[in-house]
Amino acid sequence: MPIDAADTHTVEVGYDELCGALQSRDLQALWSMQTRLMPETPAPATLPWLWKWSTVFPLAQRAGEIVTIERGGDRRVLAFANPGLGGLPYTSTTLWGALQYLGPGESAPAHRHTPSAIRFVMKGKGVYTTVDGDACEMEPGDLILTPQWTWHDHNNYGEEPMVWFDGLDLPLVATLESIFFENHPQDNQPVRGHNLSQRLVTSAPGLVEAGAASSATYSPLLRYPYADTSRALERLHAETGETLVSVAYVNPLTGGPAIPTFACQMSRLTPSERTTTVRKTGSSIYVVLHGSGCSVIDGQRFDWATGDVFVTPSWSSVDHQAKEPSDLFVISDQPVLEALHLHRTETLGQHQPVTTTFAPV
Ligand code: 1HN
Repeated sequence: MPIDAADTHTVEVGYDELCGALQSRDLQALWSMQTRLMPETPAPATLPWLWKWSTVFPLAQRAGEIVTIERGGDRRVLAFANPGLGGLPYTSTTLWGALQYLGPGESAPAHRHTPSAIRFVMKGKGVYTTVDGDACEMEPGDLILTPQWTWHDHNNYGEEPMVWFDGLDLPLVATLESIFFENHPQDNQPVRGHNLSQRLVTSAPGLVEAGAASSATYSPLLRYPYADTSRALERLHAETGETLVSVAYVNPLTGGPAIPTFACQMSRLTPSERTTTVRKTGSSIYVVLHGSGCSVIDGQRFDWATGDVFVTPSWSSVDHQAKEPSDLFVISDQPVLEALHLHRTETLGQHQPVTTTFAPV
């Protein structure tokens, strides 16, 4: 029904009263807004930041001694909380990054949720993550997927603690107000077998079990062993001779990203000059599997070594330089930006001069 004259009445107030009237009626005038809604280029709240392994790991170890994991707490996780985000436990506005610590004999109980997660193993052995009945063994450098709404629990049957990086699209799914969560009726879900998903792709390239392609709503491959990743990087480096070579973890049935809402990649840096400076929309979290070097982010130098984690905000200019051969695991929100036609990159003709060096806490 159209609005007719009877529904409206004239308000005759001065400017100050008008402003007061707007505020008390939950209205905001665009002309008086303090925040810049449309900056000419992205103005992220996410700060470039770095967490040192030498700081984080001892704290995780101590948590392992004094904090138990039972129903309720569920996981011993230290979130990399970006100080630009006003106390939120997020690494960037779209990505969750954290360190998870699981001691020998411990088990993190089974549950599922709509945010998708990846586990990237940093240290330890003798752990498997069961994903919908498939017990995925975990070794350093391996990537394990726990796609949205899959049941997952983590079990350490070994004699040493394990530490891995948790990456989730949690901040994005929270923004979309679409989080659902459910506990499994059992602490540990029944196991159908070990590393089952790898049978799909390792038996014969280009051949999958008939019907597998149509039934999958997420990547049917759940475990990406480091040995394969390393071999692929080795070959790429040998073929191209490039300082920086990268592989993307994909869903083998579609060629799309292994997790639809964030990209997973591994980059290998060879000691040489600084790489070309690039900026792109969207944020990335880097996990240094091994090696050392530095990255310059918007003119600030970040020195990194094995086990460190750092984040690059949207549209920041980034280049890298390795001191020794280095493997960096990276997650980014790029698939979301691509899907929304918001993905932009720019290659800068020269390196940003280094104006400051980041002093880690
Ligand atoms: C979660 O389920 C795990 O399953 C880790 O290991 C980190 C952070 C927020 C919400 C759920 C896990 C998480 C999480």
